[in-house]
Amino acid sequence: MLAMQSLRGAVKHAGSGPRLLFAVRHVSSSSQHFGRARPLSCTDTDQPKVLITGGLGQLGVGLAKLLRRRFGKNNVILSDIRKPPNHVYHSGPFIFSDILDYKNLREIVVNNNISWLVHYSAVLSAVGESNVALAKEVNITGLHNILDIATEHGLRVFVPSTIGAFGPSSPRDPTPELCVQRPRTIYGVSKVHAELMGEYYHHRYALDFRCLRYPGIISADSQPGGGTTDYAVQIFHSAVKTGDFECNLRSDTRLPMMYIDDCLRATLEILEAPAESLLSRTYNINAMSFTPQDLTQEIQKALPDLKVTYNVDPVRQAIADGWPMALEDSAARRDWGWKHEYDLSELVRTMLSHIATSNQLAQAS
Ligand code: VAH
Repeated sequence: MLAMQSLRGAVKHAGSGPRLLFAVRHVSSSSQHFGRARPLSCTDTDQPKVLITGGLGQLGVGLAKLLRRRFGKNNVILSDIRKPPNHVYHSGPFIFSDILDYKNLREIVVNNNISWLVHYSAVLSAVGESNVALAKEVNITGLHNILDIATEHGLRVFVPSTIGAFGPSSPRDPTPELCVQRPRTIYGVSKVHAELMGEYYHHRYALDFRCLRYPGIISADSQPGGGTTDYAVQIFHSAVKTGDFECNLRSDTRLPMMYIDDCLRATLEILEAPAESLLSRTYNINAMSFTPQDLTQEIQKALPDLKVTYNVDPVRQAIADGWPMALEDSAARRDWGWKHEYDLSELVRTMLSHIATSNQLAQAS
């Protein structure tokens, strides 16, 4: 605690029908242990060659780091339509990819012998409501291109869905795997579409489609991209920097959340899960649920003078009020052994130490 306050003292003052006849090729599923470095015996060619789209969003860089540890640095290509920051550019292969340009996607898949595709490009909930046309283009047309290219080349494809794929008519606490899905955001509608289209291509063309419904993801080194759960990341930076935070959701808004390391590990685990273990192709994954008030109280255990005020954003509040409070995820735990590791207190401890360290490093540089 002393360190944290002295740090704040220091600081205060210093993303028709299918095109061609498909030759479906199945990617071999290895039953290696998760997270451990890849066996020395494995040469690069044994490993999947992974393309991540929307690589510069909240999750891409972290996932690339995890997959490179697993499959080798050059077997994981990060891509986006923007130039990466230098540290990302020098961390491994990075290329331009525009998911709205089918020919560009095809060239990347062919030229790099891609076998797995992680599709992280998406316009999130709050931004989507302010730009529906862009959300339709990126989240729906883009998704169609990804499913077609993956089917054309027999790729294993991971597409994240979200708690946002449920709506006010879905049971909220907890929200089961299979239930009514009538979301009220273009983001949610596009993600239900992604789930259904992915599963249709799986049943019709044997596409190796895999999907997880992510809760709100909390990360220290990467910023969220215009969603409804963003407050739960921003509060940590404000808590360390200024001690004052203005929350744009009501204090009692309960939402499912997860620390980024659990999210990325779940993504690797379902990507590596033997096909026969997947009784479904879309899974809920859950870790914790909390309200802004719960989170504030937990942070105040380390930073007692954190002051949180509320200035509710009606758009985000309406979205959150139609979302699950918790996800029921027994199927993921049963089928491929999913298990979260971070609860609320572990999350807060980890986030505060991460941010404190990166601030100290920033100060030292
Ligand atoms: C959003 N962070 O708020 C995203 C996410 C689970 C929520 O989909 O839109």
